Amino acid sequence: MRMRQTGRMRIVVLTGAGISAESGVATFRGAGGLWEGHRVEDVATPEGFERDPAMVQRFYDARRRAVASVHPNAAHRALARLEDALGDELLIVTQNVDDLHERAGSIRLVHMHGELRRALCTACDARPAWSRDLVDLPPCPVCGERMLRPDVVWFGEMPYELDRIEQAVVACDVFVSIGTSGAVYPAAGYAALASAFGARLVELNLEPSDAVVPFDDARTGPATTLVPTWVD
Ligand code: BV8
Repeated sequence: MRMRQTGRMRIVVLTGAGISAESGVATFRGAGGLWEGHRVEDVATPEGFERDPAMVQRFYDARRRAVASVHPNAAHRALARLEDALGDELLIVTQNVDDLHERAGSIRLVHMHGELRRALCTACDARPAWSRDLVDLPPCPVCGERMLRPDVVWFGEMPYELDRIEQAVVACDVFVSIGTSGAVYPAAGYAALASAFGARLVELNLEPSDAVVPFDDARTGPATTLVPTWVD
């Protein structure tokens, strides 16, 4: 592994649905393209929301309730320990919208695809913390308009904090991809970007993902086994 003069190592960890799978959170591409019984295009696109907002709100309300009933697993907790050791040399970039990383203790975390526990007001762009159901479209607590939707980045929408993520990816010494199929961009392009800037690539996944670049260290197995072993 390339170490900086100081001997400290900058690590970016990209997580996907696979890190939360053993907590009981469904992955996206496990069950033959259906996700909790829905086609992704019907529930994770602005067009799907436009077509049937109540169905999309119900879908995310159900996921919000489901996530509230599960707990972080050993993989989430191992990354929180890694942050205790590395501090600001570590950044976790998650595609997940659950709050299991936070509940395990991670702080240096970017939710590039948004968060189930926030709503987004399409009238004033406020992103209020939200734990209740949205299907009855309550008024925005900031502007009072009944224009709230889940604060989740849908296909065709701009992910959050791309500049911050790309700066960390090009500067890191080690890029670790955990539990992601590498199917969704721009997240799926980060391993190649890190490699182009000399980082060592590590993949921890139940099965090899269809990443476009070879990983220097690719380990297969459940995240709750692989991540603590790699961290500790
Ligand atoms: C954008 C909503 C413009 C949140 C999600 C053609 C080429 C390239 C790109 C595109 C293209 N056509 C369209 C695009 C862009 C598009 C895209 O990538 N489409 C794909 C399908 C081709 N991307 C976008 O639209 C993005 N926006 O591009 O904006 C832009 C951007 C940048 C600069 C300029 C312009 C927006 C993408 C966000 C979409 N929202 N979800 C929600 O409801 O949750 S995506 C959705 O997929 C989730 O966020 C999820 O995180 C993400 C990726 O899935 P994974 O997390 O990898 O989960 P998956 O089920 O696929 O895989 C699970 C993995 O875990 C597997 O590998 C499995 O082996 C592993 N696993 C399972 N169990 C375990 C395990 N591993 C370890 N242990 C276990 N126990």
